[in-house]
Amino acid sequence: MQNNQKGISLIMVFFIMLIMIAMVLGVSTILYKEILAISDIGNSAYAVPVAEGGREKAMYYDIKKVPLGGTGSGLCNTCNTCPISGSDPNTYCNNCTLTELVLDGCNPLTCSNCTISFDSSDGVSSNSVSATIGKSCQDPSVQLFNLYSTGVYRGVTRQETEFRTSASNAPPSNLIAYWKFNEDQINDAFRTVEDSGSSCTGHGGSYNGTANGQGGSNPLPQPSTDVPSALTLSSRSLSFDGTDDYVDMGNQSGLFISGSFSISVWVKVTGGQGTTRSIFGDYNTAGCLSSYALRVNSSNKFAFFWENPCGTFPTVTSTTTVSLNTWYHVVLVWDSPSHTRKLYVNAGTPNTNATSEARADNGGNTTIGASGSYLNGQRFYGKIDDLRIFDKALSTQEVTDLYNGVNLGASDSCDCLPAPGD
Ligand SMILES: [Ca+2]
Ligand SMILES: [Ca+2]
Ligand SMILES: [Ca+2]
Repeated sequence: MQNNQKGISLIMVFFIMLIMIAMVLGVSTILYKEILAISDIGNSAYAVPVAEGGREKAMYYDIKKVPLGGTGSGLCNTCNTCPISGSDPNTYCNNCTLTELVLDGCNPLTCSNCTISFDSSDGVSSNSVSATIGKSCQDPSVQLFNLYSTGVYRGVTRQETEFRTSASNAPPSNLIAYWKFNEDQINDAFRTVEDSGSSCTGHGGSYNGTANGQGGSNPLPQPSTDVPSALTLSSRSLSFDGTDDYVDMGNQSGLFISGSFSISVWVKVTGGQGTTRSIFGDYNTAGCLSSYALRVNSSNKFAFFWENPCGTFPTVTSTTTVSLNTWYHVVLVWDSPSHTRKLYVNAGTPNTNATSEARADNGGNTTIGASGSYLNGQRFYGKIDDLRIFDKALSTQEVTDLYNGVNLGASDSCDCLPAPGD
């Protein structure tokens, strides 16, 4: 064999050996990855029950109602009832915190608008749980329960989730319109008084109003930072000059509610004693069986009426005499089945009046600070805040809740929960 032929043979042997080494290395790499994958599968198989353990622990404390037999989720009391340490991670809650969502508070006894988190570890595996209980952004009357439990075993992470909703048995909010009067400016260029409805964003109601009344001491109804102390979410009220100020929603068929309804409003009268001053109404002097008006009458009492029959104005009048410069919470409830009107002032014993259902939307505009299309005078003199219309008869408890500043039927701007996946 010639030398150059030997050289070629050696090079071929060298390449063959390289290929063989590469194959061995490749197989080894594949094998190594397989071993890692099998290891991950094993770790994952451990991480799943670790996460599940956190979920089970949270659910265990959720059903431990506090007080015993209570209706709130026991989860909000976890930090009081779950030990902070132990040998079994499934039996204790380390770093337990209860955090309130913005604005509404977080009472462990009622357990809403809360986030609860805790964790535990045995050195090899650990889990951490975060659960939030709050109202739905889509429908504030619906409570959502969103729970995430993350389990970690040797660096492999798995998550268990638990989502619940009260939607199946939650009543509708029944809030038809809600004027918050939190506008920071009302002028010729910006005259909209917004209806928030029950939306989380604070916008999106169907019955925005337009501020009117360029004469008098106010160029138009003006925002005021004077608000009822119970309304911690209210930044402003709307001030009316008693001369020509009012807010006009137009003639809206959706604001004429047949059957039961309720009107809740805060008012502070600052003048016009001995004269009739309208708070809210949908009234038309033309024709009969006109709709309604809520006013402070010339005797300085709160009064509510609708015309029925023609030329007759059955009225429910408050015992309370209205003092100047004092905030009052006024609720009118029309309970259609019992033909009863109730007028609450500051959630006290209501004055009542019985009348028949017969009434009609007689083409009057719905207005704040005036009586519908009956606009010649009777303008409100003072401040109005937080006006809500419900298409049901509020219970005494709901009236009390509103008086205490509970945000009944509505939501705040940012303390609601998106549904999972949203
Ligand atoms: Ca004016
Ligand atoms: Ca307000
Ligand atoms: Ca009308």
